[in-house]
Amino acid sequence: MNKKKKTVTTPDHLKARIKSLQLRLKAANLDALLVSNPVDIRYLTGFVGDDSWLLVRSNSIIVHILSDFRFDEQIAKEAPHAKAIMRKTSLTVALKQLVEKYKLGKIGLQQDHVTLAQSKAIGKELGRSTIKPFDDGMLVQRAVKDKTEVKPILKALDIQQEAFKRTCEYIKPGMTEYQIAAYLEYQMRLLGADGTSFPSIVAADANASLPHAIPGQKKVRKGGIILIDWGAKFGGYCSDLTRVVAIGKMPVKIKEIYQICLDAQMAAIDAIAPGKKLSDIDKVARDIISKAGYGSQFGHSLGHGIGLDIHEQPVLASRAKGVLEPGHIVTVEPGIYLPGVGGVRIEDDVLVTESSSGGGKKVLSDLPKTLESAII
Ligand SMILES: [Mn+2]
Repeated sequence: MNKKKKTVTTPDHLKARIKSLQLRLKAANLDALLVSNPVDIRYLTGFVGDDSWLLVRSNSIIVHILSDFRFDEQIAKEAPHAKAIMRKTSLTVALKQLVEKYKLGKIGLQQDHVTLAQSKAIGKELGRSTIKPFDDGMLVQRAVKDKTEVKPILKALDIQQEAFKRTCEYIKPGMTEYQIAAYLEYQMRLLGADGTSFPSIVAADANASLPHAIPGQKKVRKGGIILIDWGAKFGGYCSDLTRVVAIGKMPVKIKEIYQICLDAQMAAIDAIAPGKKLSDIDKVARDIISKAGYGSQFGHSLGHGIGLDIHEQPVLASRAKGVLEPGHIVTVEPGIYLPGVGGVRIEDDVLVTESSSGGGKKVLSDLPKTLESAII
């Protein structure tokens, strides 16, 4: 191929991300980090492919992507600032050549994203003393979203909300959970989603008491409920919402727990602000549900971060340490599950902002959730 290489400077938002990682590398006396988690590679470079490694040196903004022919054109397009190495050897040999070229002494490995076999192979090629399993801090770094990350999440929410509205118009008694899930996901693709954030949950009646129900052949019925937990992916970013709807009329028991869940969810959202303890936000919702007598039917944590992964930091849970920071985007999703009867979970996505603006939060989703709006 007759390619002219021109130098492209690293975009500012990627520069900031790489520099933040470099501070941790320097503090740990590492000359470089071998990034093997594809999601982190995307976050640090913009390159979306897989089967590739990224080498970030502690003293240079120039990063290397170790890849192969399949991704040559893609890297040039998505990460033109990166040095792409189209290896003809194994990844480990290609890595060794880079390490020798730059005389790198100590290389960190992403301890949660390297298999034992890979670690052995790298150790054999580079020498055991060269590599070190490293807690890279990428999860904590990625928890705080920059401006370029809020946009695609808002777009993902737009798509999933519109798809939900269309699905509510489509639902008729006698349809299966499968049918409804298929329609919902099809609409998200039509509206421009990369795909779903996770396999959609569509659970009719008693199935709704399973927090992670898998859609099946069960049919929805007039006077019955449907719990839908779904999300769209856009530009790599995930959104995540849950609503419960009833066809025509909501059973009395479900009405009761619906209102309790809604009260708990709105109180927890209200409590969100920078500096607030993660565990305290969980407690606000849990106290309301416990007081109503359903504490033991709310067995999961209140919420989680969303981003390039569907489950990210921070986690809103009783055991969670730490506080909310501006730039966190979390789900708030209390639930009450009654085996054999059904369940309710109401979930929205909330951005933590500087406390001077709008009380320290912005609810990014705006699908109606009153009891009245839940009747379709
Ligand atoms: Mn969720």
